[in-house]
Amino acid sequence: MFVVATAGHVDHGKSTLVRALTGMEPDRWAEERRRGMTIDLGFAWTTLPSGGTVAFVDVPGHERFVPNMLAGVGPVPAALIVVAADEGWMPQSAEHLAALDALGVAYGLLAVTRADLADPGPATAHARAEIAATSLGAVPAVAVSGLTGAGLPELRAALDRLAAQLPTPVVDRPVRLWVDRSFTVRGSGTVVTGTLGAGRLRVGDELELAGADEPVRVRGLHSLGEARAEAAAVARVAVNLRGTPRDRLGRGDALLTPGRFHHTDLVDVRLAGDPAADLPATLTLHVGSAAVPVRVRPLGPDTVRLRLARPLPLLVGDRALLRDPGRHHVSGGVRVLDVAPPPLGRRGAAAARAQVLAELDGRPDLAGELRRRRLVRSGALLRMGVPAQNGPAYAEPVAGDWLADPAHWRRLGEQLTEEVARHAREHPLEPGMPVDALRQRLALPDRVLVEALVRPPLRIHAGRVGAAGADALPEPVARAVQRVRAEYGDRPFRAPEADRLVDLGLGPREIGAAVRAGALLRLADNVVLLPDALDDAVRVLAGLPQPFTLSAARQALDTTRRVAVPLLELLDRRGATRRLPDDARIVVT
Ligand SMILES: Nc1nc2c(ncn2[C@@H]2O[C@H](COP(=O)(O)OP(=O)(O)O)[C@@H](O)[C@H]2O)c(=O)[nH]1
Ligand SMILES: [Mg+2]
Repeated sequence: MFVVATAGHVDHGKSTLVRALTGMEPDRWAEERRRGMTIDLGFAWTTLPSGGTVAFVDVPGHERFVPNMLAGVGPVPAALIVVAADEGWMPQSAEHLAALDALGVAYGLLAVTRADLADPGPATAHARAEIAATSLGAVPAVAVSGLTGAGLPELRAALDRLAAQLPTPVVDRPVRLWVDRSFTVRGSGTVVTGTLGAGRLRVGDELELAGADEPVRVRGLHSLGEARAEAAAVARVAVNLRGTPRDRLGRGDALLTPGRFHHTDLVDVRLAGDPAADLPATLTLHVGSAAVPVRVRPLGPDTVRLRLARPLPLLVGDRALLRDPGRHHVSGGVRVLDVAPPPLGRRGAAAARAQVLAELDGRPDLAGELRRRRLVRSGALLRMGVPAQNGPAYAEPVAGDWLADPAHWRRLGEQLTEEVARHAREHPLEPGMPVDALRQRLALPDRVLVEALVRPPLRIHAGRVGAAGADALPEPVARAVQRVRAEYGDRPFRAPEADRLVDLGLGPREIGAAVRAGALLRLADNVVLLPDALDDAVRVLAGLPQPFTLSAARQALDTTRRVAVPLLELLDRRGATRRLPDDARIVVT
């Protein structure tokens, strides 16, 4: 299937032509038929000589309904421009063409209608010249009469040729279905329709709806009036949603593949059309089927920042259109450069931003995004429209799903080393710098990034980053621990007496440092052993007849009650021994 939107001035015969081609009535409303004028979008379809199907989105031509027209053409990549032979080029011919040009529509056909009323030659020549100057370029033209049917076979053949030129739709892409209608079907609930430009929809799919907390589920799918289990782009689709009230969504909303779009109310864009300096401060942004008021802040000669009145699921590279509804003036197309731009707080930030934007063209640029953002989650980039695997460009996460600019990551590594060294100088008794303090110093958003930056000889131990092993201890403490080892190595369960600790220079702070570094084991105040004592004790105790008493343990370990009592309690807490009701113990195996 391919989808074509009509375009052209009111009363030039668009709806008549669609009716003549399809046998279907595009003017759906009684009011439209009574007034003989299209107000809202109409939908009709037919089979072409090749056997392919063309679906039409018929748009209103009246100047009052240009927003409806834009909602129809926004998601559609091809246009059937209609000009009446007897009236020629008119204001909305021009406004519609400007809109197609702004949106970058590249495929189209010209139908010069009412050819039974006047020579189509002059209108054809004028229209072709106007169209040739736009994104559509030179288009084929067919003279037709909706009344007599003259020219319709030629027009059908031309539509077939147009269909053959269209790019192959991308079906393995996330879905962003811009809703152009929503209504209720008795017994089924809410139904929305739209033009599926890319991706694939299936019954049972879960989709995201902006502003809704819960995903919505596809209960049924129709395309061209028939129920389907699946619809692939390009297609006109009607989606029946389970459990979604009708008032929850309407034209301008989008149904999305979950987790693949970034909803944003702030975008930096490049203008094609009026210069930034000439734009009014408020305009309407049209994208997909949405129309949202925006405040415009010029940045560079052709770049502006737009503040949207409500967030939209926009991607880098999206095309949209700015229009001044008061003046009936299409200011021009915009290309989205950044959907998550930095705030412009500081003086000079706007000028600096303009320079950055001057380098961007709306094509996803992985390396550039990393350079500018320095650190970003790959999921967040993907939702902006920049995949971590972008053609040959590929970024390996530095930790979790965090991506980093390589130069920035190197600098962070150096900074971490410096911070740890400074901390060691300022806090000689601490066995390293707490991970969270480092995270704050380096202004990192996630602990895993600190952890990933730690390289030998630094290591993480007990939530701190420091030099590995006893190097983490200040010189005097390390020496004191050495002496404890030399003196007590062969009597591992004898703890130095309090005055001996003082002689060794091991006060409470020094002991604390040694314990945190894993160089000493503290059983109680002023009762310390070498750290391997625990395992050794379990081995000795396991050799005793079970259960054993405190006194038996004390003798087997060749120690005093001062050590044996807290040692056994520690072993109890660790689950290595268990204390029985009669105060005897067993080794837990
Ligand atoms: N004689 C003649 N009248 C036409 C032709 N096409 C449309 N009309 C008439 O022009 C008027 C407007 O047509 P319509 O299709 O509603 O125009 P739209 O506003 O562009 O959709 C209607 O009265 C049609 O009957 C045509 O090819 N020949
Ligand atoms: Mg019409």
